Amino acid sequence: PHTRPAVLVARAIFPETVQRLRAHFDVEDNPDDVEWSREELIQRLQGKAGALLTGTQRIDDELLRACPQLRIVANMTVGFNNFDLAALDAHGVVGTNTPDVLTETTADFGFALLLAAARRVTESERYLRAGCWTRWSYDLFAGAEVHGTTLGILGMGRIGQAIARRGAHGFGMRVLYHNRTRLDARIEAECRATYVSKDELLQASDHLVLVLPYTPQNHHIIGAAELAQMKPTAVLVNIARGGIVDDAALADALRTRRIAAAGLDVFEGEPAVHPGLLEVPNVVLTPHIASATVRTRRAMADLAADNLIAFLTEGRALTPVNAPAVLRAGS
Ligand code: 8YV
Repeated sequence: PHTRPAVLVARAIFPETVQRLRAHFDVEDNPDDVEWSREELIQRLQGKAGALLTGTQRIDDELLRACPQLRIVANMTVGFNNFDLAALDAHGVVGTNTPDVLTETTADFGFALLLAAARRVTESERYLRAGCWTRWSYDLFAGAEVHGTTLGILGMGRIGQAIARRGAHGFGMRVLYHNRTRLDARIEAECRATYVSKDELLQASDHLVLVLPYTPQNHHIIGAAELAQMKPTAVLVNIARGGIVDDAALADALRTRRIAAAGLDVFEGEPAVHPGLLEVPNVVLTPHIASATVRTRRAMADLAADNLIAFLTEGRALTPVNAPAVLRAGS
């Protein structure tokens, strides 16, 4: 008898997305958004699901050995540091992400954090709400200039380029970037961005935005030594991943005013936040929402679902992040 492929949706998602998947597959979802432990996830996958929709669960050799039916893992994220790519390749399992659909939205939020941190938006709102505002003063919440200053971008992929365009075209900023590889001249010209060394980027930026993938090489790429190279007036923005920044060192740099301010959407060990960051006033903290507009989150969910549908019905994922030489056989 013909059986429909089984799909496990490990996190709560739009009901419409689950409906779409149910039209093709036997779907087990997680409507209450219970945080499944790794053991529980493995148990739910075992002997059943050929496909998983997730975004955070670590997919590695141990899990793939324990779940030999699993053929595709669709992340509802553009970052895929939860994948051990070598393990996926070795087991013939396809991983997919959600590129492009969140680029502009995430770049918008990078600027929201940059502006909020530089212009002390949340700090001044806390002051107002606390009833402290009694009179105008010439230096009340005087912050750092944004337009016409130097914008540094570390990690010049899709989102980095979208931030560069905003800085150059919208805010008249001089844009510097550092990346593993230099972009071709056409893209540099379009973004009006100049390639510099990492040291030069740290030293010259008035505002430094981090948008690079989290890899072992990028762990704590911004630590005490890097913060020490930055201007004391500089603003740091992290919309990439926790772990790229040494949060303890950053809390220290903010407390001692080694740098002026920071805007952070991601944290080491999130949803926990380093207590030192919660104590300092000159940081804007948001709960990993850079891609969170209704339209973009729908587009991300749709693309993750479309990847599963395309792969399980036609054998080809839409936005794979790997290309195993031999794919795992379907059951
Ligand atoms: C997600 C993200 O919202 O796409 C990514 O890489 O970080 C965000 O867009 C987040 O990862 C959800 O887990």
